[in-house]
Amino acid sequence: MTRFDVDVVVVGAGFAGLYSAYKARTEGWSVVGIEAAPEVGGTWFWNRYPGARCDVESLDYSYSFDEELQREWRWSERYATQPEILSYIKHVADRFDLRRHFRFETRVTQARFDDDASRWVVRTDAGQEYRARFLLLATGSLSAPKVPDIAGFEDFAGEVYMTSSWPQTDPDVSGKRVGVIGTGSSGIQVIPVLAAQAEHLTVFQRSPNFSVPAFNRELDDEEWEQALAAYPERRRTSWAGGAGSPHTSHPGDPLTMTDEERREVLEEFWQRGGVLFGKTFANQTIDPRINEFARQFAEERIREIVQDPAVADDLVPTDHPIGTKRICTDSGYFETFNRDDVTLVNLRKDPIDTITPWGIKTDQGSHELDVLVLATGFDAMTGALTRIDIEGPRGHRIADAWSGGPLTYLGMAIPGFPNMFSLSGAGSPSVLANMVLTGEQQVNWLVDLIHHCDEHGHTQVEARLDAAEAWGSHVDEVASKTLFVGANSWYMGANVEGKARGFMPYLGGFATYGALCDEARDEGYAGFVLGS
Ligand code: NA7
Repeated sequence: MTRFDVDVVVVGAGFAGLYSAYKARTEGWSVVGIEAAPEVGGTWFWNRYPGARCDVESLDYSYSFDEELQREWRWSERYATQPEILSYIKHVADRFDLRRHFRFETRVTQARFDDDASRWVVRTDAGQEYRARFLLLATGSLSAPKVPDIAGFEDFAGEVYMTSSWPQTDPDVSGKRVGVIGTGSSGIQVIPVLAAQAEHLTVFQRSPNFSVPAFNRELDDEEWEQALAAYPERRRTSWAGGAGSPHTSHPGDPLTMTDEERREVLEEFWQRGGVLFGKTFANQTIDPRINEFARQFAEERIREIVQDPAVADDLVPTDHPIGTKRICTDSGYFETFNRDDVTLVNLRKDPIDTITPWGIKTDQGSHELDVLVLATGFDAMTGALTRIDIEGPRGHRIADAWSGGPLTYLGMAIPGFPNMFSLSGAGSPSVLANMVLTGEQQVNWLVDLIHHCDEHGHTQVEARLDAAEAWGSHVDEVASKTLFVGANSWYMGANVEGKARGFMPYLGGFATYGALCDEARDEGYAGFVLGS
């Protein structure tokens, strides 16, 4: 076993992990990153299925910490494709010489806290042991894929692909009968592309989702120049905003508008594209009456597009208020169901009985398949952490500590685990905000915390249980005032059998969260036990 002493171990080389390594090095700390993939990119390395795109605009979904980087990288489209985002992340890694800090194709097998030495002892499957003052888990919110537990799955004789770990060489599905299970954001993106390639596509839908066209477009030179000129203001607004992006809701009260006025506003926000429709009115995910205006509008769009009324019926979501599951952003999704070579199977009416060697048998039919694509989601927000063998000094393990639901202080620190912090995790706005800016904000805050410890001679910093409980109550309270808690979403842990139910992300807003973190710092980190 090769042993190394470092200041910081970072797990994960996605947006947050790379920034962690960059900041640690800038502060003069020794840092080692551990990454299971052979390359940087995190989510954007793995989710390389055809059609994969970010549903946040490229201008916002990029680092803000370096003005030159921001100006030199030229995004080609309003919503970047997965390959372009991955190229960007690789560019950042090269530009700041970050790859040398990372051990790729390496997994953390175990992390134990040595209380006497105040060090995390982190072991990897490459036979290394790192003793680190601080452990940063930049393991992602949507990185622990969920394989559905469907009888007969192992027997399927055809090709199986998961959107969350798509092969590096894109499989050729032309002339093949393809089945897709899952109609969340990933399914909705991959389905139109596979439909265009396959001989026949069968979509197995358990729950329909709301999806709004991206209205994607190339960013021409004129638009790019204008965007560059406006970038400082755009970033300022994003940092001060509720979701880390410059977009705000319509200022009017839809309850006092005429029908026509309301429709005009809804149409305007629809045309903005994708998840931005979810922001049309300020209280859209709080007041059911306002939600219903938006829901009705979205339903009409589905029925306008889909020619067969029975298929449209199956595609209209009825099980959740619009926006309480992430609104999907599509390019021709509903249009796909007008194709003769595409079949929709509504699993609510016709559930899967078993997967056989030749395809999928449902209660009412048999669907022969050469290729099966799983777009079945993730054990979101907690899965990446509970799957690592981490033990605190008093024998705490995350999987046990979180059996009743994740408990964090400010979404970053976990009682029982000193000197360890999770990025973009439960209790933080991450998945409801701009993940890139959330990563920057959290890492900057943690750098201040480490400096504070060093300046005051503290070798250990651990979240107080009462502070974490108070934060958890605040997270719950904010969520309970919204319609989000009424949806069986992955935000609620509802997509994983046996997982504790509770709203995991922080809904209080990105800027508010940042302000609360800063307040905790300015009050001398009273939510932590600082010791040696
Ligand atoms: P999602 O949004 O969790 O979608 C997963 C889909 O897979 C969803 O439609 C599920 O239906 C379906 N699913 C899961 N298990 C099964 C089984 N056993 N049978 C049938 N259907 C199943 O994951 P995505 O990857 O699309 O998106 C995740 C996030 O990434 C997204 O929100 C964006 O933020 C980016 P269900 O709804 O559970 O009935």
